[in-house]
Amino acid sequence: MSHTASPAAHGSTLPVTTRTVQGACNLCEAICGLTFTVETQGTHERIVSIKGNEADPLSRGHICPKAVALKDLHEDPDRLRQPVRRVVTNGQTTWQPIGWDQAFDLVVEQLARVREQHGSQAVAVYQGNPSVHNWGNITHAQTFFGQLKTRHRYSATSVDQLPHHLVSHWLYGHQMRIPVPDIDRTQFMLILGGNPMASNGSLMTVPDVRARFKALKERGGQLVVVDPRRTETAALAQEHLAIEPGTDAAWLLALLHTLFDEQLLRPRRWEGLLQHIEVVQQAVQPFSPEAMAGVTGIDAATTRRLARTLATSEAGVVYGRMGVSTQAHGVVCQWAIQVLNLLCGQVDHEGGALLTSPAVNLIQMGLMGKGHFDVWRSRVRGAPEFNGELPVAVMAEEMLTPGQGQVRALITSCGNPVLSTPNGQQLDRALEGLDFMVAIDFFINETTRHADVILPPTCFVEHDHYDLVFLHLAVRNVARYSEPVVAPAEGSLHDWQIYSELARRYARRLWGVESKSTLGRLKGMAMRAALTRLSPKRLLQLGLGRKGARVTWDELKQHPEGVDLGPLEPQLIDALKKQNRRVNLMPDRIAQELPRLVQAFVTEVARPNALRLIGRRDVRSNNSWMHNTERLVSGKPRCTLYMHPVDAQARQLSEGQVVRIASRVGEVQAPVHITPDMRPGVVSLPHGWGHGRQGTQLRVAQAHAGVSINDLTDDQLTDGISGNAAFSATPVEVQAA
Ligand SMILES: Nc1nc2c(c(=O)[nH]1)N[C@H]1C(S)=C(S)[C@@H](COP(=O)(O)OP(=O)(O)OC[C@H]3O[C@@H](n4cnc5c(=O)[nH]c(N)nc54)[C@H](O)[C@@H]3O)O[C@H]1N2
Ligand SMILES: Nc1nc2c(c(=O)[nH]1)N[C@H]1C(S)=C(S)[C@@H](COP(=O)(O)OP(=O)(O)OC[C@H]3O[C@@H](n4cnc5c(=O)[nH]c(N)nc54)[C@H](O)[C@@H]3O)O[C@H]1N2
Ligand code: SF4
Ligand SMILES: [Mo]
Repeated sequence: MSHTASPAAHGSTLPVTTRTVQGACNLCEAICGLTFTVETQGTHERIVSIKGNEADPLSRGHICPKAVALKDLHEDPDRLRQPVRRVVTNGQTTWQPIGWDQAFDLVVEQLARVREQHGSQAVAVYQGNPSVHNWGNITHAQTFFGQLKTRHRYSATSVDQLPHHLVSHWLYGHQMRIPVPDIDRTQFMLILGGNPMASNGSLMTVPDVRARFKALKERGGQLVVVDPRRTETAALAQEHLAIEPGTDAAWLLALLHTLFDEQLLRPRRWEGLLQHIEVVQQAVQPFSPEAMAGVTGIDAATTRRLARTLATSEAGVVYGRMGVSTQAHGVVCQWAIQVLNLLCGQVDHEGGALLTSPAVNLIQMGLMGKGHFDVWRSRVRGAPEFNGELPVAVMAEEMLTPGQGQVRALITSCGNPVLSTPNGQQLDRALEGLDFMVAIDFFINETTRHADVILPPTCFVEHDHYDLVFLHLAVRNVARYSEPVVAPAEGSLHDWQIYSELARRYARRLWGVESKSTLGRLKGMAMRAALTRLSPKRLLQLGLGRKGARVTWDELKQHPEGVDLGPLEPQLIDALKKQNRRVNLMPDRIAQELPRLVQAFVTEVARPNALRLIGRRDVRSNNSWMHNTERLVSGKPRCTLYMHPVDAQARQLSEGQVVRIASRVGEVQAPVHITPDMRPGVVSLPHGWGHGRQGTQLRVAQAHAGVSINDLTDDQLTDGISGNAAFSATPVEVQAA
């Protein structure tokens, strides 16, 4: 931090001081380092500039347009700074500001009442994406949510990366052992269903990905992108394969087939550690590149050539993200990707895919369990839990279907499932029928407008941060602690303080205990409640005090730009050996599922008649919630339907014309953008829009409403194993509006 003083600037006679603060952006997984300039006059603080921090060892000065919007978020007049309660008089809804004390009492009383009347299964929890971007949620939310004793736990995981966790849990024994592409040293990178040029990387924290791709090219490496759209990333690649959406599993199995067929296996250090190789060989037999070419649209010669490249590359890696996780065979896709990398010796290998060595290890600290699967199932559809969570695609039906265990109350935190989960309109209706809903969020959005009470936490620049999750997934080992940039507004609470208080008051209301209780079965609970009284920072200090910690608290404090801990290193094989564990390449559920893929892709191939809808992101978006800032929504409307010229011509559509898009569950209207970048037969709409619903308090977003893709996606289309949403390849009809 540095300080300078200058004369008064705001009409006040108090002197203005200017200081710089090194912080970070928590909006997306790239977690870029930032330098903030803050002006202070009296007690008034104002962020005057936000720049990339050149000294940051990971992001090296990179930022995107969203970083500057952190200032807008801080200053947004629509952002709640005090709890509010929904009051309906004569059919008119108003939001009444209330004090924290009253708000907590109200929430705890209503949640306890629902539980007493209908049982603990009547209360559901949904945690959205920023709960992994704001560390107070990771350290503090679980105690309160655990006290609820409900199986109705939902999160954005099941519209996202659930298949990755499940596969890591099966193959490597822990859901967070997710190998990260070693992008800075690889020579061959095959990307399926990811567009890091827009998303800035996912399950691969990779700020400044453009420079890293450029470096790959300069050292003679090769980038290949498999995506139904010629994306910003595909445009940088040496090769783009416009696959038929939803068929990646078939193509990945064809790559595996080729490894066996052409005897390309080269497990290197995995020799002797991989079980059931021959079972895999048998299972992939029907999926020859020749047989799959008509399914995937990728010719056999190309498939075979790329299998050879992966197998013979000294350092190569297959990486698959959203587009291949959120599809009908998402788990098979992520399983096949790991098996390909393993059989080619690219896992735990420099330039392949490696685990990180984070200074604060979520696994070692017990903040994330290793995972369990299908221990129970959802009431209505029988969808399996993973790690205590049910797939969110079933949440609405659990609210709408009467009977024992029906959901009657909901707690949302950091989320907007009305816009972000499949068949959002159905969920919208379901939320209307709840007995009680509380949201921990600072906006009245399409979801939280249904809440009875909203508890707004501080925003990013007002609290400190250590990235517990994304430093676990970064392409380089780095540790970084950021102080708050500005002081929190008076009387405000951080997320962790809200959880801590909810846990304390809920326990007292239900069991009449204070956190100090040491009574019998309440002991563990009381212990956890006591821990929730410690701040995340205090817990971090405790974590860093553990034996073998890679940085000290003092080092972190002295280096707000981040401490570089070096490139990723092999460690997974050693860890597995230590546990006496070999990798079972053919988990039971995969073995049971593969015959269904034979049916879908080999014996009864259905040629789709309808157009297939896929999603997209762009660099100025951030899921559903950064549309209330002018600088991110200005310019040409971005919520448009991309369509290939051939499909536009067949429907006599012209550029910019408004079209009606209809699926099994709903219909929306959007302008069409005709582009050869789309695969013929496939159309694309971005997610996170649809701000036209009544009753939100997002004035800028409402003026740039767009429509929600999730009013078209189908809650009944899910991954066959995990229940993860299958967004990709939703059948739609498109015609002039
Ligand atoms: N700017 C911006 N950045 C973000 C976000 C954001 O909203 N905006 N969100 C953040 C979050 S929460 C996440 S999870 C990450 C996601 O990060 P990415 O996975 O990189 O995200 P997308 O840009 O959605 O890329 C998915 C790609 O899959 C393609 N695709 C769709 N269906 C299929 C298919 O069937 N097969 C194949 N092979 N490809 C398919 C799409 O065309 C798209 O290009 O991004 C994060 N970063
Ligand atoms: N069709 C389709 N649907 C998708 C996707 C897709 O690609 N296609 N992507 C999916 C993916 S990958 C994801 S991750 C989900 C995201 O979906 P969600 O997680 O449900 O929603 P977000 O849009 O991230 O909403 C974030 C909310 O958190 C609030 N918030 C922000 N910061 C904080 C904080 O620090 N504390 C609290 N308490 N609240 C905060 C914001 O105000 C906002 O209301 O969407 C999914 N939905
Ligand atoms: S890429 Fe943009 S949104 Fe993501 S962390 Fe960096 S500055 Fe923030
Ligand atoms: Mo996500």
